[in-house]
Amino acid sequence: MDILQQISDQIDLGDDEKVHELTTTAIEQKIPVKKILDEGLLQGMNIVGQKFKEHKLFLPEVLMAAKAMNAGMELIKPLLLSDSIPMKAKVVIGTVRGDLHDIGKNLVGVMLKGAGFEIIDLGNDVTPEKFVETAKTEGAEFIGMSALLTTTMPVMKEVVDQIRKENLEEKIQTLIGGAAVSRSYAEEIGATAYCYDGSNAVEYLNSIV
Ligand code: B12
Repeated sequence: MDILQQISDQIDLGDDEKVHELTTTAIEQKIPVKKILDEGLLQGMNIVGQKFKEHKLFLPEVLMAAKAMNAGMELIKPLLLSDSIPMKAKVVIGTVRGDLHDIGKNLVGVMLKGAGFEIIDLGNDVTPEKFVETAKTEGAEFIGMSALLTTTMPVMKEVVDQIRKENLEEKIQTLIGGAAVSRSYAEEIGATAYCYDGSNAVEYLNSIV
């Protein structure tokens, strides 16, 4: 069986050791890292997401799948990064308050870093105050927010409102992403932009920096 298919299957089964082993082999076989990511790791996570939605998988299994995904991510992270590029701009990134989903946010952070942006990663469950304060003290040009839950996406609006209240719109732009949000939601809350994935975020930031 195709090794990328095997990676995807082992994510679905939540076997972090197997995913580590197979990802190592895929890297040794010189399969392009973007292909390992898209057709192996992300493909597996998409299947898990679909099964979770259909109640064919439950939370403990999703947690195991997330752990397996991270086992693969840790191996490809250094390959997505390149430290020879000068830093283009600073981006404060995090998952909003009440939301613990951080796989997508981590991936976007890695891809932006690989494309030459300086990333300040605040982790998950980040309050609006923390986003804005950090961007101010670090002199960051962008705040990137992730939300995977419909219940946590309104926190993004709090950040946008806070920036407006402090008249920082000229200095700090807001970028939103995550399965719960969309371009129309970005427009609705007045965020600067919505990006559907890491590559799209890189493309967008490169186009304006
Ligand atoms: C893994 C997972 C979990 C794991 C998270 C582990 C972790 N460390 O992240 C665990 C088991 C902890 C979990 C818990 C819960 N989860 Co959950 N989870 C998922 C699942 C299956 C996959 C998410 C994922 O990692 N995808 C892979 C990554 C790579 O994709 P991504 O996050 O979408 O990110 C990409 C883009 O969105 C974008 N992006 C993401 N962030 C950002 C940020 C910026 C700035 C930009 C530009 C782009 C960007 O780029 C990324 C790369 O392509 C999704 C299903 C789904 N379809 O999303 C459900 C899902 C998000 N979970 C869901 C739910 C309901 C929950 C729980 C409430 C369940 C419960 N009853 O307790 C809890 C909430 C916990 C909390 N407070 O956060 C629902 C949300 C429904 C909703 N509409 O609100 C989903 C959609 C499942 C479903 N269909 O029902 N979950």
